[in-house]
Amino acid sequence: MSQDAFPSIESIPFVERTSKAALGFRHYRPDELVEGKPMREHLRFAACYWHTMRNGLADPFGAPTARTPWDDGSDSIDNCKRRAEVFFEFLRKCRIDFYCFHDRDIAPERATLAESNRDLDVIVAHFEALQRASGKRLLWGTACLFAHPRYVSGAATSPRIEVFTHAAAQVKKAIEVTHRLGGEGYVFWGGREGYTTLLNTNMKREREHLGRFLHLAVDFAKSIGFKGQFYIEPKPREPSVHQYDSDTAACLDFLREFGLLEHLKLNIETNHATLAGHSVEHELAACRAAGALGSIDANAGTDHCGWDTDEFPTDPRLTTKIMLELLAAGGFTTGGLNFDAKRRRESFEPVDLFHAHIAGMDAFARGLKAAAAVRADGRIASFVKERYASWDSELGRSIERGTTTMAQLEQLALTQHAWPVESGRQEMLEHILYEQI
Ligand code: XLS
Ligand code: NI
Ligand code: NI
Repeated sequence: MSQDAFPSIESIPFVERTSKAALGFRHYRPDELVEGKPMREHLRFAACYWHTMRNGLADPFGAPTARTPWDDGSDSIDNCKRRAEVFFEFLRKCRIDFYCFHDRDIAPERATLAESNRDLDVIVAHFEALQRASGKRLLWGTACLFAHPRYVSGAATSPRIEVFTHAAAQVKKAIEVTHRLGGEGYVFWGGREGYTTLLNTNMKREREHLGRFLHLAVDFAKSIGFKGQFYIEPKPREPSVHQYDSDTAACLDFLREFGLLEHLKLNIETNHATLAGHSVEHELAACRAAGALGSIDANAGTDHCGWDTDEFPTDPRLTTKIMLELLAAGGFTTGGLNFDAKRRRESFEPVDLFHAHIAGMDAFARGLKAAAAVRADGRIASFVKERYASWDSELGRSIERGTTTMAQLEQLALTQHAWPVESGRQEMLEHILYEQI
């Protein structure tokens, strides 16, 4: 197996915060305890195969720029194996414990489904060996149901039954290989499960088909004993004009409507939240309230640019807000922080893969420490508790339990002549928060 895709880079060292070393973790210490748990267990970092190994950094106006001397650009089995080896070298040197992939990232689509499945099995056997040799683990697997032209009008929501059938077969196989690799989860991201114009779309039928499709997957997983967690990943658009899984609220509503809430949690991606007009902490809080926070696709967008730019999350203010929500939810069980992020087109050297992931990992380690400090400080939490204290009264509990009528409230209101509303103190709270980062 090749060991030398990054010959000048050793395992990334842990350096002092003040160190000027180009490559080094200034904050991430896998074994350091935060709130009694090692950082590596809080953060559960994953690298994604599609951006790390398969994204040439092309944009709509220009050719790929990424330098990948280990990759001959072919679809040969040898090339697929070599890429996988380079990826595991990267995971080891960058101290990343988990990874994620789409079926078609790791093995090519051939002329027939049977041939594609056959080659996928060959590559998966190679991944199995690489996992065994390295101790790296699969956070989640997924199927690419958006790149091939057959999926032009959707996969599970295609108007053509033949396309739905093919998508079902592809997902069956992807769940099987995820199971074989010990994957802890499986993601559904509905890239083309939506529409470009309502003029040609039967929305009711398409949503019902998507619900049915997810049930088929849940039933199949049960039949083969796959115990991993299913996730749905909200995104409002790109590549479609509207996706049915547009944001957390839409996903929760969809899962409830089709009786899927007990089977799927959510995989929240920062840049998808902002595309939907929300902050990522809003999406995480909405998941937490529903007990559906599963995993996180860690990236960032550019605030003033309405695209899914999938940048690396290097800003500790962003990561602190994410970690505050995650800690409040009790942390990950099967989920993790998957860097669904790509380098900028200008960052085309192999070493930039390291810079990007190290920056993201350090930002999250710093965010974790800051979030724990905010919680230990306690001022923000006690402010919020105090703000709702009137609801801890006998009346409050009775309203919350549903044992008070509107007529009773009217009787009370008639004797009330003051409404002691208090300042929300937003600026004071922001000061407390940003002080800890
Ligand atoms: C695309 C999505 C995709 C999913 C996996 O925007 O983020 O990469 O995470 O299919
Ligand atoms: Ni994603
Ligand atoms: Ni994305």
